[in-house]
Amino acid sequence: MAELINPLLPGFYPDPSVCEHNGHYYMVTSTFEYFPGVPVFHSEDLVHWEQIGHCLTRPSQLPLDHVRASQGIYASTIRWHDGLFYMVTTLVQDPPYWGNVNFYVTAADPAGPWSEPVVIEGAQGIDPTLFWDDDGTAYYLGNLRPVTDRPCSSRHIWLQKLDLPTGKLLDEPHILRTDGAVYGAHAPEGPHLYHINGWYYLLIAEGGTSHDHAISIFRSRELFGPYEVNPRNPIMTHRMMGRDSDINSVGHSDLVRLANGEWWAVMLASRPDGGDHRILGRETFAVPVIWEDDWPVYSPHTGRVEFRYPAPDLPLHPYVPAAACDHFDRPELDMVWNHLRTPRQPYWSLAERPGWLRLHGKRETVCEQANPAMIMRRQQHMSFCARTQLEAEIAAGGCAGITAWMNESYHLRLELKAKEGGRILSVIRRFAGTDTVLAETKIPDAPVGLMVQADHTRYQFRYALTPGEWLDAAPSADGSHLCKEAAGGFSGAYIGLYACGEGTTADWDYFEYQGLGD
Ligand code: 6LW
Repeated sequence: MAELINPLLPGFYPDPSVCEHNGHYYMVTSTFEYFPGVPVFHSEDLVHWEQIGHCLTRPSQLPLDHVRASQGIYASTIRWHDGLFYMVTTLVQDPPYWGNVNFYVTAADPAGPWSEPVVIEGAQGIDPTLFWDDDGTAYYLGNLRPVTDRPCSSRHIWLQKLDLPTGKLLDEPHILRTDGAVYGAHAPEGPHLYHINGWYYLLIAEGGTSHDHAISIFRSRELFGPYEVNPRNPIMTHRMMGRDSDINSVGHSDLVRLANGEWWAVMLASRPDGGDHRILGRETFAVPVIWEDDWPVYSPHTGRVEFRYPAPDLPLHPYVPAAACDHFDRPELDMVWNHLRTPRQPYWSLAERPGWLRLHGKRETVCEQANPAMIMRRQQHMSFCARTQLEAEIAAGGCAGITAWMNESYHLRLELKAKEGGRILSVIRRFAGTDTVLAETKIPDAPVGLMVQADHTRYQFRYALTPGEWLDAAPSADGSHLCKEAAGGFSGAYIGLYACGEGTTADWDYFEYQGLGD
């Protein structure tokens, strides 16, 4: 029997939002300081998901230049209405730049291109959703923190009429909830609104996006409420299962009705990795939903998020999985690759040396809040092996390497520098902004293979001067800091290839990533 396997999207894919259109399903997730922003996934069976693009692909849509780690693009919502897909989200940033900006983009084809942002002036807070009432009136729904001395509780979930073409909020804001299921709930947020069988349902997350995370629901016959509390709230949480529960931090959900009438919900959750480390970040999971007494029941019978469910009763539509090895022989970077913040000038080329990725080093390094010359892909397995082949011209003071990455202050690097006509290969652990060199090896100025192999929190870096003859560059390094528990924030681990220093040229022949188990 076909199964749906969780996580649906392994690795750093938090805050999922899903919509159905003509028997096709589209899903988006948050991307914070990474560019392009907001990946769009497509499925016809809810089991197999393929990335078809990103919503925010142009610097004009996504100015991440000044964002700190884990600022940038927060939770998004995707909806289809009247011939267009809408993706609404928040750019979070310190003043004096933009501060929080809520905006939406539209596309006739969810693969893109998506429009320039329509900014919703005056919409404070985060976690926006769009909702259309039966008469076609559009509403904006978000959450807002009105009480500054209680940083995360008493958030308002608010609703306001929206003039879609201009992004102007009309009439008055209506506060739908200031609490979650519990009185004084921590961080009621991530709202979504649905009109189903004569009820307006307000679905929210509460408890904060960590171990106390939960999903609650409220309903009303009237759009503006009052919203009655589901006596079974929270309808999903793993908060009572302990920190080392195999799936934890379950929250931030969106509901979808399938073409066959089944209901499912997507949500974020994490898998602990070698203790209280969620190195893969917040991932996307799905559970079946039934309705009892006009309330949704998530994952009936067990009441918890399971790793496997019988698949929805839809024809299966698998797609060809992405190749493990990128030979850099296509004209554009594959969708799997991200940049750190907005790349204003191309520092990468797939044309200058055909079949290779060339990175031109910049002044900016990977240790500062900047846009260095680095391309990165998500770590999607607790154990994996990534390898590549590097040929580099390294300028004085420059370097090139591979990193296992959480952010500019927390990562591991296998880094090549020039020294006295030869090369030094270093393994460096960066914790709280301070580098510790774990090992240094003198090697000749020659092409070198670089490898990182992770076994949960242990990261083994290797190099090869003769193809296939891999040597340890250091004893395995502690990667337990590549997670929000150590580094804070909301993101998950990446693997990056980088070059630093003007005049440095790093040519990469291929990059292979293989999951080894979970
Ligand atoms: C997001 C909020 C949340 O905007 O975390 O888990 C925030 N939920 O709803 C960042 O992802």
